[in-house]
Amino acid sequence: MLEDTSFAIHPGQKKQVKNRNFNDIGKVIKFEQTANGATVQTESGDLKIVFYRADIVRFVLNPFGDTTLASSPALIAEPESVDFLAEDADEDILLQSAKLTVQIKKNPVRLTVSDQDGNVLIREAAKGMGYNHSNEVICFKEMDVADHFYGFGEKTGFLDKRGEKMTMWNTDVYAPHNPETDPLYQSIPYFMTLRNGSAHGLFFDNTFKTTFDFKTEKDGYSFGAEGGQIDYYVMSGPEPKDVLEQYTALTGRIPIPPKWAIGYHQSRYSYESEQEVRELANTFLEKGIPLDVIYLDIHYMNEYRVFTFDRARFPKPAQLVSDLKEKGIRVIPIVDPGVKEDPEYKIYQEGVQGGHFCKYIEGKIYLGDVWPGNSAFPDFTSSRVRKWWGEKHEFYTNLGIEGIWNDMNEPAVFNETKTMDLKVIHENEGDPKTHRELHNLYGLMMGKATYTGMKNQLEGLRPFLLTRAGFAGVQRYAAVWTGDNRSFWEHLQLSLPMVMNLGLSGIPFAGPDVGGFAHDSNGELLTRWTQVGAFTPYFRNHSAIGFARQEPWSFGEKYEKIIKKYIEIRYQWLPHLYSLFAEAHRSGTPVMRPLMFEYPHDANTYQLSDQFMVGDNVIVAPIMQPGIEHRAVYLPEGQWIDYWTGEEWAGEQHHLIKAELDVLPVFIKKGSLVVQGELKQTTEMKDEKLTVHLYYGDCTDYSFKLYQDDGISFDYENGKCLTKEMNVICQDGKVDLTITDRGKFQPDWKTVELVIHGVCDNISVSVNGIVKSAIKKNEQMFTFQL
Ligand code: MIG
Repeated sequence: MLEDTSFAIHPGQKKQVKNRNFNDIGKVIKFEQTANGATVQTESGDLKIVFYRADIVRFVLNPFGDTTLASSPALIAEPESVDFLAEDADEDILLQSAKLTVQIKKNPVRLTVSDQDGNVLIREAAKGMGYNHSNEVICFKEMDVADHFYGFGEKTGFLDKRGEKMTMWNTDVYAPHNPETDPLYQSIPYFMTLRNGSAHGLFFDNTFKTTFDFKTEKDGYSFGAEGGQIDYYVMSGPEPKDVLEQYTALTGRIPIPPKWAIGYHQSRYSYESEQEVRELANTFLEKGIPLDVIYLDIHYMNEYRVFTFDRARFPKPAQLVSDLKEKGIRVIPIVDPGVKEDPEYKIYQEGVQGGHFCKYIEGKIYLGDVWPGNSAFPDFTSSRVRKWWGEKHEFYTNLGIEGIWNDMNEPAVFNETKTMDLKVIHENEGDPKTHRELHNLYGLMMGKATYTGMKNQLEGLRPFLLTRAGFAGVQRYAAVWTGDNRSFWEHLQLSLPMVMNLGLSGIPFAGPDVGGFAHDSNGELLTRWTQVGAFTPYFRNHSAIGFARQEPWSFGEKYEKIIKKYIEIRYQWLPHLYSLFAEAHRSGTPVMRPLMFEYPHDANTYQLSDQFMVGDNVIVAPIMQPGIEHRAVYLPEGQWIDYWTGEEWAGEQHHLIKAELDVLPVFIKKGSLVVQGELKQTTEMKDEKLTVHLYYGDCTDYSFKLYQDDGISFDYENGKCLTKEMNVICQDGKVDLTITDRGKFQPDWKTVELVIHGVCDNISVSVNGIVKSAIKKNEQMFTFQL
C-alpha cells in the first residue's frame, strides 16, 4: 500500500547518514573591548571573553544564535573588577591581566592562554572551536607530551585520565563498574592539567551531554557537547591547590559538615523495622564499636511513598529517632525523587495540583517506572517546586531527623534509556528547556531543594545530605557516595582514584560503600576496606538486599576486632580530619589527596592510584588484594615514619612494606604533626584531652591549622570558631612550636599533650618561645596546657 503513496520516495529510505563534521568558527570580523574583557565578532557568532579574576578567564561563544553570559546553576561567582590591557593588532588580539594572557589569532580564530611568565596553558593550533548542523559544539586543544589530566568527577580507572575518552551524563549503573564503565552518576565537566609540575584548570559549563576526549588524537584533546554554547573557564594555577581554589571560587565549597557526619555510618538495604534498627544500635553499643548514623533504605516507607513511614514496621519513628539520638546515633532516611502516581496520596495530589511535576510540552505529566511503580518527578529547575519539596522535609525534621539520603536522582527510571523522556520540558525559571538539556542538573537541583529546606527547618543546626547524582557545584549541598559498587577487591582498588579525582573536582566529601554494595563481602575484604574507610572523607558501610550481611561483626571475631580497631582510629583522628574539612570549606582543598597534589614535580606520583594522602603530611598505602601481606609503597621527598612502628623510611624511593591483616600502612612525614582526640562511642562525646603527635626531624617550617567549633551549628559563620595555627621548626636539637589562635571559641579540651616521636638525643622544646623542658633520651612525652 505504502508503495503507492509518496512514501515510496521518502528520503529517509536511503538512510542518510548525518554529517557530524565540525565547521571551524572562521575568522575575526570585529573586536570590541568591554568592562571585563572583550567581544570578538567571528564568522560564527560573538566570542565573549570575560576575566572573572586576574587568574580566571571565561570564553563563551554561541554558534547558533546570540551569545549569552547566563551561566548554569553550577556557577556562584560574578566577575570581579579586573585590570587588564587590550591590544588589537593586525594579526591578533591580546588581552592581558596580571596572571593570564589571552592571544586570539584572527584568521582563523585560534586561542592561546598563557600565564604571566609566558608559559602556554592552552593552545589551539590546527583546529580550534567548531560546531556542526546537529547543534553540537566542540573545542580542540593541543596536548603536550608532558600533560597529565585529573578531575572529571566520578570516573572508573586510574588516576591520570590521559588516553581516556569520557562522557558526562548522569546514569544509574547497577552493572558492575569496570574500567570502561562510563558515565556514572555524577557529571563534573571539569579537569586539571598537570604539566612539568605546574597545573591549570578548565571548566566546561555546559549542561548537555558532554564528551572529553584525550584518546582519539595523539597530540590534541577535545571537549564538546550535544548542544548549547561553547562556555568554558580557564584557571591559571600554577599549584594544584591554586586550581582548586580557583575552581571552587566559581562553583562553591562545602559548608563545614556537622561533626557527626564524619563519624562512622552503618547502612543496609534495608534495615526493615524499628526493632531491627534498635537491635543494630544496641549491638554497636554493647560491642563498643563507635557509630554516629544508621540509614533507613526504601523499606521504611509505605509502599515506597516518599514522606511516609510504613506504620506496621515503623510505628513510632519520632520515638526511635529520639531514643537513638540520646545514644549519640542519628537516623538518615532515603528520599528518592519519584512520587507514586496515586490520587489518594497527598504528595502526589499536591504535586499535580501545584503543577510541580515535570511535564511534556503538551501539558501531560511525565510518568516513569521506579520503586513505587508509575511515578511523577518534581521539576527541581523551578524555585517554586524546590520550595515545595524543601518544605515537605518538615515531615522528617519534625521527627528530629537532621540528615537525608538522595538516591535515584540522575533521575533513574526503569526503562531502556534509564532516565526520563528527553522531550520532557523543565520550567527552568521561565526559560523552559528539555530534559535533554537539563538532565545533568536534576540531582544538583534536588540537592539544593533538600538542603535549603532542611536548613530552614533545623533552626541553626547543620543539615547533612548525601547524594548519588550531581553536577559541578554539588559540593555546596551534599556529600557524594559512589553508588552501586560490588564486594570485589577490584572495586576497593578503583575507589581510591575515583574518590581522589572527586576531591580534585571540588567534591572533598565523598566515599564508596565500604565493604561493597552488591555481591557477597567477606571478612578479609571488609577488614581491608574498613581500614581504608577510616581515612576516606565519607565513611559508610552499606550493602544490598540478598547479599551477605556486612556489619562489622558479620564475619566472626577475628575480623570484628580489627574492624573495631580501625573505626576507633577514625574517631581518634577526628580533630585532625575535622580540621581538614574546615580547610576544604575555606579553600576547596580536598581532604583525601593524590600524592601529585602535594608533589606535582615528582613524576612518580602522576599515576599513583593505590596510595593517597590525608592532608599534606600523611600517606596511606592500603593492601587491596586477598591473601597479601606485602606491597610496594612510594614515598616522596622527605623522611617518613611508620605510624605503627616508628620505623623511618627514606623518601623518593619505593619500599617493600609488610602489613598483616591488622595493619593499614600509614606514614607520617618527619617534621610534621598529627592531632588526635580520645577514643569514643560517638562524636557526641567531647575530647577532654587532645594529643599532638610531633614527628621529630629536620624541618624549618611546617604548619597545621587545628580547627574547632561547636560541630553542629552555623555559628562558625559569625566567627564562633577557633583556629590554632601550629608552626613547627625542628632543628639542631630544638623543637620550636608556635601556636597562634584565631577566632573566639572555647574548645572542648582542657589539656593538650605533646608527644614527640623519634627523639634520639637531648633536645629542648619550646612552645611560643618559652622553654618547656629539655628531653633526655627516651623521654619523649610531656603534657602542658595550650
Ligand atoms: O535500585 O534504595 O545506589 O545504595 O540501597 C536500587 C535501594 C536503589 C540504589 C542505591 C543503593 C540503595 C538502593 N538504590
